[in-house]
Amino acid sequence: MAKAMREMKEDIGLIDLVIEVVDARIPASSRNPELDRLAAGKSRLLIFNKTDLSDDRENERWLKYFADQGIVTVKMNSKTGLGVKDVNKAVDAACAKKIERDRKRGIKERPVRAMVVGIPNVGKSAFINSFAGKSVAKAANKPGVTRGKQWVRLSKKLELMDTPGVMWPKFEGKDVGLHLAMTGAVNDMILPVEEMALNIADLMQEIYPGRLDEKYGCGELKGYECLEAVSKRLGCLKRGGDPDTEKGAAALIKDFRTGALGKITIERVEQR
Ligand SMILES: Nc1nc2c(ncn2[C@@H]2O[C@H](COP(=O)(O)OP(=O)(O)O)[C@@H](O)[C@H]2O)c(=O)[nH]1
Ligand SMILES: [Mg+2]
Repeated sequence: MAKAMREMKEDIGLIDLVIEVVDARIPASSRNPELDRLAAGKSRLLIFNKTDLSDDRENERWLKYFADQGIVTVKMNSKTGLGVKDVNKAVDAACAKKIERDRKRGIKERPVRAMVVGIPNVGKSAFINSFAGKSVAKAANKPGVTRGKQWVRLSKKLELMDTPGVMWPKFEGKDVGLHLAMTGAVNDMILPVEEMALNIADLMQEIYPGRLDEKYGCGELKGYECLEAVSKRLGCLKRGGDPDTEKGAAALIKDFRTGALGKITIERVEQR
């Protein structure tokens, strides 16, 4: 990761426009504030990705929060490409500004060079695929799959570095690691499966009361009792009939991550 960071520092020197991808479910933990320093003086665009999984109401609140800071933010679902028109508009606007600035300073017109950056698993590769409209990057559900470096010419005005810049998340603050693990951004093994599920169950009961009950009939139970009820409801039982909470935990985690428990935003504007 130190190597990835060093490479990105080098690459960013060549770049006019930095397109930062974040996970809309965890807009705080999926950003690395280090980027502000690395990308100082560059045009910036924030892609609010995985909005198919995040809470619409919270999306709007975050977008306002970023807009208030002068950060242009666009909602995106990189799996389906929904949002790519808005991305194009925002990129065109950023390019026009840059070209105008160059023209005023008497610099000969050249394409704007853009690079996509973000922490592992936020959907950088999937985003590049949607945005560039062809498979220039390989999407995979594993951190760090992408290698190599090339420019993709997207228009007369825009060139995109085909490989994204990888930033490591900043593990500061009490819940950053937990939230990254909950969404699957970092390795599952950070926490044992059952412990992870307990964290998810308690969080859901707190921030989306009623959702777990709707899906699993577990009422307002929390902690291990909740996990037992979920496991029973899902038919995850051991020989002898006791709930198999490890199986139940895996199922709960999967439902949480895939949207089966509804759209979820873990991190809220008011906690900023
Ligand atoms: N639901 C959903 N999944 C996404 C979205 N964007 C990416 N993914 C998934 O997230 C995982 C990581 O994506 P990838 O592009 O490889 O992330 P990268 O490590 O940042 O390049 C893959 O399983 C993608 O299919 C999105 O907008 N919505
Ligand atoms: Mg990738």
